[in-house]
Amino acid sequence: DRGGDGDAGLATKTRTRTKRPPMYKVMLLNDDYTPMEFVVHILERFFGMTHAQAFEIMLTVHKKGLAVVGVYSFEVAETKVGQVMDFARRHQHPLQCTMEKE
Ligand code: NFA
Repeated sequence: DRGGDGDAGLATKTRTRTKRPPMYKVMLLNDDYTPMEFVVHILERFFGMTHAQAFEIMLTVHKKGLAVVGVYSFEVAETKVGQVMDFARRHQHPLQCTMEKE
């Protein structure tokens, strides 16, 4: 019984929890050294953007300092951050990718 009436048998309602899982923003940070074309390539490769979309978001990061490049479940966000950080490190670029709870 989840009545909240102290089991006196009265029909009362308790709110059923229907909370959606938290979502995470994945962000790319600007720096002075990573080539623009490399950032565009990352956005196409790991975030499924077209070249035009990728170029636009890259310019936003370049001008504003950072941009949200996608919103995902914790597991997917963590995977994307790992893929970007690995790829940037392997190419010796200082590009940073982080995630933050929405
Ligand atoms: N600011 C970098 C440059 O001028 C380009 C860049 C864009 C780097 C977005 C990181 C993120 N080469």
